[in-house]
Amino acid sequence: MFEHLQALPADPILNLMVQYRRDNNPHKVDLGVGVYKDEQGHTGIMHAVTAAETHLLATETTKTYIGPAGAEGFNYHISRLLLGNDHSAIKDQRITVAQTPGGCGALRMAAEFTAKCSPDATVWVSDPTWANHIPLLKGAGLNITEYPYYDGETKGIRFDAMCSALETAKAGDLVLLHGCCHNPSGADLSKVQWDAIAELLIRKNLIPFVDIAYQGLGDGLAEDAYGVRLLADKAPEMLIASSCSKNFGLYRERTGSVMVIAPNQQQAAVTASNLFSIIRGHYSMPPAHGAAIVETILGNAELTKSWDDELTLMRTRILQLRHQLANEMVVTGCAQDFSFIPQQKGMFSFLGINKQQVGQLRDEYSIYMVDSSRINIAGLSAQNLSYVAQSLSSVLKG
Ligand code: PLP
Ligand code: TYF
Repeated sequence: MFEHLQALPADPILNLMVQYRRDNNPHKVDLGVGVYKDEQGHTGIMHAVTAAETHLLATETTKTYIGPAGAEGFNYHISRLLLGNDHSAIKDQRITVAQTPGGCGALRMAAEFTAKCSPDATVWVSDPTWANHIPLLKGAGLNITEYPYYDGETKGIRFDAMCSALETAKAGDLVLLHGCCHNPSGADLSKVQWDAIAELLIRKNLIPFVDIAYQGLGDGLAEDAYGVRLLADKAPEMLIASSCSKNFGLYRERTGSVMVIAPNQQQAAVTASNLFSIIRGHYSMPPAHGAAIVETILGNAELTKSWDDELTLMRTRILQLRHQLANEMVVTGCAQDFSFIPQQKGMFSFLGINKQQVGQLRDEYSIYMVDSSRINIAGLSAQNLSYVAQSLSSVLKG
């Protein structure tokens, strides 16, 4: 049966890691895949994570199965980290939480759950959105359509066009929103815009589906959760996919969670049984280790503080790099305006250059980024910043 298969292209983002590794230029710079890096370009393990792992190794007594929902303690803490301790959806027991293999696992389980409830629903995604959203949603058989989002001219959000498009959605459609730190654009909704979107979604009977993979890397843990908390309070039904890959640095441990909010406690019980049945049919139950680390950290005040402090340093470093890049571009005498970079949030921004210029930066300067000109800000450092700015400026001057 294999003879009918055709070779498929590799994931363009993950493939950049392979290309970068093969490059022998000592000045090479990796602004590709979205992983946090320190000043030395290293993606290290957070101190609280190492402490939690040490503790787990000393105290863990079993590796027995945990069940489709994963660890109860993790689910307890992660839902409160996201929604806050006193959120109405938690108090009213309207929420089902399941630990998943990363944010991708959460997105796929949310998509499979949607396909079971409402196979004809359309999921509206931002133009552009994270490339992986498409296969994760389509793989569950869902229809996808785009709403306008990023404006390459103003470097902001096409908010009026976004609202006009969503006004045409049919009742019961889902709207996928990035909770914070929009991937790939870094352009986030303001609080006023979240308020307006919440009003529109409720009025039109559209179901919010929030993907939040960067909580704490934009403005702060609570600030970044403004939209998701608002919607979870107002919407009768909602889906959330959250990831611990970036804010706990647990990438390969595959740690995330899917949350389903139902209109009332009775419906939540039915929802839970269906969600767990879908999970059983896919991977039976999630891997334990990453979630045990998060549970250990969030269940201990000292470790939580250490984690929060380190996350704050990461967020601050990213913001400083945003300012430094914009300033450095002025220093190079580049005519193009990069003052939008410090206005955007999280790990990504588009430089706004074309594919050929991206290719030139890669081939002539060994600076790697996604073809769309999305850069991972955390890949910049004091060592490479002026090299990147000078190279970009040269390419722009033609
Ligand atoms: N959603 C977005 C927007 C992302 O950028 C990512 C990737 O990092 C994820 C979800 C999920 O990532 P993971 O499956 O590694 O937790
Ligand atoms: O957008 C990024 O770079 C991150 C990492 O298949 C990522 O979200 C990229 C591709 C992928 C999984 C994770």
